[in-house]
Amino acid sequence: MSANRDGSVFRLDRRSFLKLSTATGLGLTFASSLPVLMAPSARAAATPPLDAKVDRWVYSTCQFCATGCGLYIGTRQGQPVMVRGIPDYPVNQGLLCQKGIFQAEVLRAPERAKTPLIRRGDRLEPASWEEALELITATFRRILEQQGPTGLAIYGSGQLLQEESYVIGKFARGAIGTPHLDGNPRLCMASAVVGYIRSFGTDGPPSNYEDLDHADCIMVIGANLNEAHPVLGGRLMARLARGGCTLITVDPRAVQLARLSQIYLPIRPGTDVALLNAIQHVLIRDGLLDNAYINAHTQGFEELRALVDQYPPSRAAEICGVAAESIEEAARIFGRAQAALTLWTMGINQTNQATVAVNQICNLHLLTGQIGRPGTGPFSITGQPSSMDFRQAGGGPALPGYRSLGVERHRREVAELWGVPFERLPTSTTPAHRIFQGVETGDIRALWVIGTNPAVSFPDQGWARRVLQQAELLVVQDGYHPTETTNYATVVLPAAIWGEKTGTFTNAERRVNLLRQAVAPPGEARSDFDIVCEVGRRLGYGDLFAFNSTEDAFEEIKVLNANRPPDLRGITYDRLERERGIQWPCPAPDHPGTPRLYTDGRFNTEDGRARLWAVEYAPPPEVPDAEYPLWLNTGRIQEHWHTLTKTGRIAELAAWAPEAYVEINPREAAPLGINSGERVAVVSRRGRVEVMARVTSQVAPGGVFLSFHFGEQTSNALTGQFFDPLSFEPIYKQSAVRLERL
Ligand SMILES: Nc1nc2c(c(=O)[nH]1)N[C@H]1C(S)=C(S)[C@@H](COP(=O)(O)OP(=O)(O)OC[C@H]3O[C@@H](n4cnc5c(=O)[nH]c(N)nc54)[C@H](O)[C@@H]3O)O[C@H]1N2
Ligand SMILES: Nc1nc2c(c(=O)[nH]1)N[C@H]1C(S)=C(S)[C@@H](COP(=O)(O)OP(=O)(O)OC[C@H]3O[C@@H](n4cnc5c(=O)[nH]c(N)nc54)[C@H](O)[C@@H]3O)O[C@H]1N2
Ligand code: SF4
Ligand SMILES: [Mo]
Repeated sequence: MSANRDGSVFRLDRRSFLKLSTATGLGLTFASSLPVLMAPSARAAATPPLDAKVDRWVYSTCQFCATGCGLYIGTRQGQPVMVRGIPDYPVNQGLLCQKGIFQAEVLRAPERAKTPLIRRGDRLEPASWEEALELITATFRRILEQQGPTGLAIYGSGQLLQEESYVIGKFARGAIGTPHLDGNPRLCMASAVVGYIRSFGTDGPPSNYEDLDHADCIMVIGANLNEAHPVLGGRLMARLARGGCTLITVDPRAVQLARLSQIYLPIRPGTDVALLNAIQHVLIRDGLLDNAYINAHTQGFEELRALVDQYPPSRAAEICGVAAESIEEAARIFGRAQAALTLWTMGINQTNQATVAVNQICNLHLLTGQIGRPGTGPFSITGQPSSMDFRQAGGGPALPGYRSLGVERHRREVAELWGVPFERLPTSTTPAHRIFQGVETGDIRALWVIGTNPAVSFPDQGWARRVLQQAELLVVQDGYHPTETTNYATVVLPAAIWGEKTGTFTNAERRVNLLRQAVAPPGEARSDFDIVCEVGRRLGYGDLFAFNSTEDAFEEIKVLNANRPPDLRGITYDRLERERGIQWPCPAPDHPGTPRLYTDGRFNTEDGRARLWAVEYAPPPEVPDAEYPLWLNTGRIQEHWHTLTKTGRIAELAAWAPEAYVEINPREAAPLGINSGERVAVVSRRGRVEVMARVTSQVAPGGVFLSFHFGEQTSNALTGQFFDPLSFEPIYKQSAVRLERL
């Protein structure tokens, strides 16, 4: 059952499929192969009963991945005690994965930040909110007077409420007018965003989870769904168990889904564009096209045809290291499908040709007319619970409603709606690593970090940490202290987190849902919403932040987003709870929400046509050589969330996955005499980490896999400053390392 590196097609006959399904506890139920826990009473009652343990259940949404499971937070005497999945929530039907089920524990961890801190010498000392906010606003004012808005930068997050992303964008652009606003979705979804814009005219995933049930061909490319989106992975496995659906998996690492695939393509790292070109070659050569769709709804076919003509499967087989017949077969299955769906995540977005690979995925669906119908579409699965909100509400590179700073009409519309001078809005936006470079050179003097931990998650950790120490003012706003990043702060602001504030999250399928406050924040912690509005008011922009609640801000987002793709006008907080989330666009109170985009074949471009892009394959900037002979692949394990500030505090998860390990193929481990359980050093041109070895054929020969979760053993000590040239997303998935036995 191991991956076939010689490239032969890996097939499961029905019997071994059923055996595997049963062995993994799948059966015919909607459940993941890894422990997905369900509330004992979940299917019985809509709201779980009150008992001695719980005296109140509060409607909310999971704080972890963008699957966006609906849940209730159970409290007793105002304290969080447990969570339960919402049985009639369409996304998860009562199910939660193990991060989901234990998440109440993150709220009462002793390391919660409870009071503002100000640096005095090399110590961070408790301070009052008044002192902390006065220090911040006085420094901001001084920099604004001396240098103007370009001296200030904000680095935000896809884990804040939609309303918080909105006020951060309004503060940065509408109040102070700085171009330097970005957030961690740059490390994550930027390539999908830019890819969608290039192919379809605007951002926005067209499909939804129900499409998994309707598709008869599903391609998963660069996504480890069972570990990163377990409830969604479970839904996919349930679909496969029902039969009549072919799974194609493309991943250099034999992730669990690979083993359930009819076709598994263990391609060489970073060769997706060559593979996708060859698949298109076969589709065109064999006439597996929807010519009517191509003629009516796309442009660029002739250029594409000329280019992919140069990529017969034999050429891609050489580049990708898989058999030409497997590529042929994958293309034919895709081309003959009634309904084909493609899912992708970071295995595409974090590569050197990420954006153009997204365009190639979109091409596949345009060429075959596999979009806008049930079971179809190029479906980017978002990572963080509210990176969609960051995108649609203007918390990052885009203005609210998927407007662009580079388009004068868009700036005018937003300036008018905000009632601010048009000239104040910056005309461009600075990607995260350029913000860090600006701090390094001193051009950016104050950096405000909100809801992200770049001292672990940024590439080239040594460099990122040096930069953090160089800011004249580093404000870090986090739910916990210490974190690797708060340690460098000039001022730490204690933030309320999930469960302690009310607002909305939008999941990967455009479903907006409500999170109600269940408990009070600890100590003096305040919500990001309150803090940002307060700083805005203190700097003299009271008119822009005259909100009494996040719901007021949500009403304002509805005005900004009206008649734009993420139209939210029909949505209210009450409707969200009553109807169990609503998918945008939802333009009117009686509108049920929109399960799929582009159903009429009209795209958001000027002429309404989607664009087919022709792209040559190009190798990653750093490839293995004699000194660093192995590919480093990085990513996630199921038990942990990012930099461990939350899941590291959940006793059960910390016990299941207590420390970092590097996965090594037996062929690489043997000559070095490395056995599972021993400590090894992984070394790159940037740094070195010492971790436990886990010898496994899950990774292919020639490469290793190391998560980025564990702060001092993070793979980001090894990754470099390499970026996709269109999205400026880091190339986390390909760099070169060597192993040393200790
Ligand atoms: N447990 C857990 N779940 C999470 C998170 C977490 O921290 N922990 N984080 C959330 C977030 S923010 C995100 S963005 C998602 C990420 O979700 P995923 O993208 O699914 O997770 P990753 O582990 O980063 O990488 C996915 C896969 O990409 C593959 N890959 C590497 N290189 C290539 C390549 O060249 N080509 C192809 N085709 N594939 C390649 C890797 O082998 C890996 O299996 O997960 C979300 N869910
Ligand atoms: N090598 C490698 N590196 C990667 C990746 C990879 O695959 N490989 N993936 C990248 C991706 S896709 C992502 S998304 C990033 C994630 O990287 P980070 O954003 O750095 O990861 P988190 O640990 O989620 O950091 C969130 C921080 O916000 C805090 N926080 C949580 N909730 C709140 C809140 O409501 N308010 C405030 N103010 N703070 C809060 C948490 O305590 C935590 O410190 O990592 C990227 N880095
Ligand atoms: S699948 Fe994602 S959203 Fe659902 S419970 Fe698990 S972490 Fe939360
Ligand atoms: Mo992410």
